[in-house]
Amino acid sequence: MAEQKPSAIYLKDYTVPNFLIDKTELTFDLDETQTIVTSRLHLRRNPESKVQTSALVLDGGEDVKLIGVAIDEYALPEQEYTNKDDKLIITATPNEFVLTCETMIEPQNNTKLEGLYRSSSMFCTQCEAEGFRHITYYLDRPDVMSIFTTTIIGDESRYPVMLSNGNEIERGKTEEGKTFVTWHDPFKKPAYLFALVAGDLEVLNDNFTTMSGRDVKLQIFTEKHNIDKVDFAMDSLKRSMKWDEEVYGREYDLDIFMIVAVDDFNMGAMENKGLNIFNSSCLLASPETTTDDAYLRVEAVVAHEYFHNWSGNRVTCRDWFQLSLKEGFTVFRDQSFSADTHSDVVKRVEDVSFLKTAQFAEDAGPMSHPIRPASFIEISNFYTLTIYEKGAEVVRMIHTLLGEEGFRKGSDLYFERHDGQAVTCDDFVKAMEDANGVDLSQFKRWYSQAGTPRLTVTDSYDEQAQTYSLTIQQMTPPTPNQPTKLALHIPVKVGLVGQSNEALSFTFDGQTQDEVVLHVNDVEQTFVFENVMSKPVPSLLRGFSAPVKLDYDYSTEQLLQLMSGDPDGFNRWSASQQLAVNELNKLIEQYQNGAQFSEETPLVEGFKALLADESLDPAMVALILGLPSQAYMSELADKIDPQAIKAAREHLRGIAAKALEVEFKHVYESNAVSEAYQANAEQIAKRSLKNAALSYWVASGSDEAKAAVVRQYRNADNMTDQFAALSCVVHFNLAEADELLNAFFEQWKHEALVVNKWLMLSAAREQENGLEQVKALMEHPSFDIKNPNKLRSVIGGLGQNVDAFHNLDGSGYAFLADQIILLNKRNPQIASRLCTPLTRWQRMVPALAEKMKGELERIAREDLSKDVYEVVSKSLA
Ligand code: 7MK
Ligand code: ZN
Repeated sequence: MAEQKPSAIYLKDYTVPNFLIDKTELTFDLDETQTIVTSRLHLRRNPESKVQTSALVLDGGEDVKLIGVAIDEYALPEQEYTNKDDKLIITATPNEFVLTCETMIEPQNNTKLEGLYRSSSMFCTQCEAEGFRHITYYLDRPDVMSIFTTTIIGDESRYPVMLSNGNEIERGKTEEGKTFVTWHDPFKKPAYLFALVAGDLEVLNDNFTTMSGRDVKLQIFTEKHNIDKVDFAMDSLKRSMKWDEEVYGREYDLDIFMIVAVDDFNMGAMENKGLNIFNSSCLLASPETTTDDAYLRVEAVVAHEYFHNWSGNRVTCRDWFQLSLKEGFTVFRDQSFSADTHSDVVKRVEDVSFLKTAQFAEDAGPMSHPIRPASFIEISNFYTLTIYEKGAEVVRMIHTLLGEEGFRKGSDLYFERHDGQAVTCDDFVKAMEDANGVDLSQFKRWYSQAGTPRLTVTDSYDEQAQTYSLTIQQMTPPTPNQPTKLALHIPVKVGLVGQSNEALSFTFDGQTQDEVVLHVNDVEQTFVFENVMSKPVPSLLRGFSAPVKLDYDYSTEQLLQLMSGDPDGFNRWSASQQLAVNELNKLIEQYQNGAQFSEETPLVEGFKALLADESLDPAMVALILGLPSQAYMSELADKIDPQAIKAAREHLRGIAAKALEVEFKHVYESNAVSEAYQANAEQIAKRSLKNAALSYWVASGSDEAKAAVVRQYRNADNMTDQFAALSCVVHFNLAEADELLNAFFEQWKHEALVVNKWLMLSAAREQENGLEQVKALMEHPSFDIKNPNKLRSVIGGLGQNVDAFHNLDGSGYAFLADQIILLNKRNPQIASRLCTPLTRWQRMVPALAEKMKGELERIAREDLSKDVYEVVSKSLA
């Protein structure tokens, strides 16, 4: 480890800032080698601060070179300030003053992609969470909100487009003949929402009239060759703006809204005020180059970033411990938008299966933390599935508890009460409570307790009395620093299904109903349903009403019944997953005991009924056909045995494929889309079912299927069908695999985002020499380690490649560790994220656990960035 171990900061230590910055005036003199940043900060003592000091401590970074600093135009001599350990300390200051600071940075050498950096030929920024301090010295914390005016000076021929937040207020020429543009943002904001972009960009213009009749100019900027791929993003933006007006009463507030696509970006996108910056993978879309999944992602990310304008920008976070205040709420909002736009059940299934796979795994590992963490070493490590996805589930539970209208009353009060403020999760819950006259104090434990609660459910039916009782116990397992847990308030939505698939009504709380939300708030409770006419099958946790693990000992017959007959579409999927999990677990055990695999499964009967029912939404059928993933089975396992899981999944798919070959062929053929490509719910649904059926059909070994998949590859007029076919050919290692992979690369080598898909599929390809093939990809001319998307493609592909990554000799883990060490200093955020698979070492079967742990220990001997240090040290603790 590094000599000086990085230390943690704590929520309990929060104090208000000693100074406020009313106005921030910035000038950027952009240049190929050095960029000069001049800031004029209008500072004053914070009347609310209890600390009586005239010393001003500003945040900076080792990459910021100080040229000079002045107070009210008086240039400070060196003895009046200190500049070390990333802080600029001005020893004595007046009560109110203007601090002028001149600094130099080198964006072209910024490999961390935080602050101001170069991506292809453009300048761009990423300031959340603490990137602004790499641009200039500042009070870089979200509770310091300021009015920004930004002047950008640059060579017009290289940077005809120069953008920042707010409105353009002035433009002209400097004495040296450069161009300057001045932007002014009338809304005060924290520095993490600052943005600057400069480059030779093309633009798509559009406009939107808000609900009060104001006209807003909409602009999307990309490099020239990509401008033909932003129509869908623009359409998504306009639909998001409309939706936020209709569902939340939120109107856009500036006269202009801009989005810029950049190729090198650590995350998905960023909600900078009036100037969103996107990873091009989350913005660009065209039928020929973009799959349906990626279209949906573009739509969701455009909505997410737009929604932040209220949930994040107008009302922001007091400190980074409150990150879920804006992220959990905004994810809930974008999920609701997508659900309203397409199918709500399909969207819910996708979100829940992601949560149960990835967030549950995080919550069961060494990085487990509550949605409001009590401490962190590096905030960048806390842009997690827990903060985002579990955070959204917590907001969703509030929605379930208050109902649609009550929730809207609460959000209205929250936005009105806190507009222009930096607030906490407590403020959010308080607004919900005050608007509805409810007490959510027990519910608030969800904000401070980590780990996934487990509900154990037992039942009994009294035929004589016609009563049915459910006994529910709750238990949240220990997590780091939280050995014991208190009982949570958990909304459990329940319905009862009768013997012939009818919804059974019941009396509960004196009312006759057929669905109820039970308030589980104690370690053990019994709920009695009256007037239940026959012995029911319980349909529990409908719509996944709480982020918990649920144990109820369903029989196979009951699962088959719910799978075909539950009125709750979500629980039909849930039952199918449970059935498949049970089947896979039997096979995993057989594999591990060296026994023969069973050749029969009740899943066939379930699938057969499903495939025959043409009244169902094809997208739902496709989801139900999808076997529990390798990752989900790993999350459920006691000790993860990747080879056993893989073998079990392949075998189960093979049984179903052979038994239902005719049905899969028929479903494949009858779900072809004949109209021109559109990314709408109906077409996406058909393609997803068609391609799911195709992969089963090919798995049956049929020669006709093999011919069909190659034909689909060659004839496809859209990336969804082309890539589905290619994946199938590669996965089943058909004779054409090499030829088609090469052809695919040749066809698309000029489309960076398609090349990324090729890199991922090639890295995931299971072959004798899997790891060698991954190493070769990293030497391939199309690969670039500086580009996070490419790195994620190759390393992500390797992660799916069970044989190569989980090789018993540990070579896959060693290779990953090599990449982490390589990137540790170059791009700490990406390096830290690459550590995730290794953090699971204690969950692996012993032989693999040892190898993973060894690699973590090897990484730990390096001089580590804070980011990697935190993850590695917590994993080894
Ligand atoms: C999503 C922060 C940004 C991880 C997932 C996003 C980030 C990291 C997009 C960057 C976001 N505020 O809007 O949440
Ligand atoms: Zn966000």
